[in-house]
Amino acid sequence: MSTLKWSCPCCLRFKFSPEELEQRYRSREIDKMIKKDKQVLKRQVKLLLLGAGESGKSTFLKQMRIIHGIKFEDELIKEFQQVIYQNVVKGMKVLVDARDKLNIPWGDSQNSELGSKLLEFNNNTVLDFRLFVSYATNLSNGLFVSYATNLSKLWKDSGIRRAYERRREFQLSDSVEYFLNNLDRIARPDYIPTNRDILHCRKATKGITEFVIPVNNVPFLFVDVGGQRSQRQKWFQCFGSITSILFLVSSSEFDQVLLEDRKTNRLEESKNIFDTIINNQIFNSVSIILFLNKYDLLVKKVANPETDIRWYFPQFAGNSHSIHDVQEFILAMFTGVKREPKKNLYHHFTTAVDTANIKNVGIKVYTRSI
Ligand SMILES: Nc1nc2c(ncn2[C@@H]2O[C@H](COP(=O)(O)OP(=O)(O)OP(=O)(O)O)[C@@H](O)[C@H]2O)c(=O)[nH]1
Ligand SMILES: [Mg+2]
Repeated sequence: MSTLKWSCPCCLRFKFSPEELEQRYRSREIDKMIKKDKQVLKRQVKLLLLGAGESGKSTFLKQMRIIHGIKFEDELIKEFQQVIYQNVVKGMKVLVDARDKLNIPWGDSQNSELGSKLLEFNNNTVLDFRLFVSYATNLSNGLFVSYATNLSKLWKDSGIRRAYERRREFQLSDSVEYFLNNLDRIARPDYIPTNRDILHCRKATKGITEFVIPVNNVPFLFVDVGGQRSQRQKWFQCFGSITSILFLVSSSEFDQVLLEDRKTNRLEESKNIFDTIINNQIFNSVSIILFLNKYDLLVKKVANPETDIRWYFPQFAGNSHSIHDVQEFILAMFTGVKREPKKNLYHHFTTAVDTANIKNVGIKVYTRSI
């Protein structure tokens, strides 16, 4: 191809037929395209999101979309809407069931029938707006009640609130409270999920999701994986040509056990996964950034007099209601597993549902990854 560069176009016209010229022109264009693609591939930054289930990986990726103005497609918003209805109905079912198992009396005994009706809901049913707001169940007093009204009444019951306060004893998604507090808006006929609702919407990731976000003309490829135990064997498929690993930990889960086995402490599980990643030789040249996420929930939990980190981590020596002391302890727990002293490890306490917070952190991630 290089000869073409130096040939005068008029001479070429005598040397080659129009077809040959056309072919040469095309192949030169293809060469150019390949070169450009190679440059892009070379410049592409691959960020792998790792961490246990519910640590906030997918939420972080949603934030990246929001911050970079990549709108959620209408179809996707509709899907989120159904998941939100499911989140809130399933969440209340868990609370009703827990109230019963923990022997907490109903605040209003009339709510007992509403609770039983809700437990009849089949978790596999796809909940659309019609079903969530308009579908009415027949009560024994002859009245009809929709899911939305039922949930609203139950959420006001002191027995359900007491069960909610004891949520560390069972498995309840962190976003249930947010949606129950926003029930009036969610149950409106013209309801469309806002970005904030989408950030709180919970659906466990199965498999691997890739999403490219251009930042200052550099393509950042975010790879999101499922963090639950059954999903982790798929992580190895994503380990090639990584620039950075963003490792997310739910820092507020020091008093909770895993959904998968209902006995392992969630923070211990996270630490063990982090150990296998940070000390893995194949990541020697990969920068690792630790996100101690759910900082908003950690602050609330540390302030709560009904729980104490020392009950779960007796080695904790500070003031258990000082956010500063608890942060130091959790951070030391993770940095302490790193065996190679020279290996850089960056960390941030984050709140993945807070756009302003992640915007700030995102800039630091980009600069460390280019
Ligand atoms: N309050 C609060 N909620 C958060 C935060 N980060 C994530 N969440 C919520 O926690 C839940 C779990 O977050 P996901 O992003 O689905 O977690 P994940 O790591 O992708 O989980 P898997 O896909 O199962 O591995 C969602 O309901 C989020 O809205 C946070 O910083 N604060
Ligand atoms: Mg996920």
